[in-house]
Amino acid sequence: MPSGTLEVLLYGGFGLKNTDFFGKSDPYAVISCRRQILRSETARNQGSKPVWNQAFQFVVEEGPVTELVVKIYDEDRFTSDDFVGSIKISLEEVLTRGSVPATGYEVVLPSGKIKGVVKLALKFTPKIITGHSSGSKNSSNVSSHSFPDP
Ligand SMILES: [Ca+2]
Ligand SMILES: [Ca+2]
Repeated sequence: MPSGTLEVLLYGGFGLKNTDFFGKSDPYAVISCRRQILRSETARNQGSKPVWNQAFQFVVEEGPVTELVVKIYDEDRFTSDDFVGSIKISLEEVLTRGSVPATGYEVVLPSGKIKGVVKLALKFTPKIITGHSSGSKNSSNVSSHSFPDP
């Protein structure tokens, strides 16, 4: 995997598990790429159809091709947050094509069952290497300015 910037556009989800007993759950996403972890806003009271519309940027260093892990939780005030499900996306496609359009990814519960879909798009921008090693002789055009002493 080359170094660069991976952009994740998180749109929203539908059909997600409602893990609140009263009313609707409050889903948020925790997106991780290698050791970088980013969290979305909480879609308060949006239950199984949260809308986030948020963009995230991961700085990726050179190394083996990895995957993007998206975990969905329900924010709870008095108890620990409930786990709503997770998604794993291989970054192979975005690396070869540069971008992957908005796609619905199936959300997997701990039991292995699929419950709902989360829509996101991916974009990868490789890092531009500013090489000093190429010995082009453009530096001769640089004009030198002389400033008078105060
Ligand atoms: Ca809950
Ligand atoms: Ca909740």
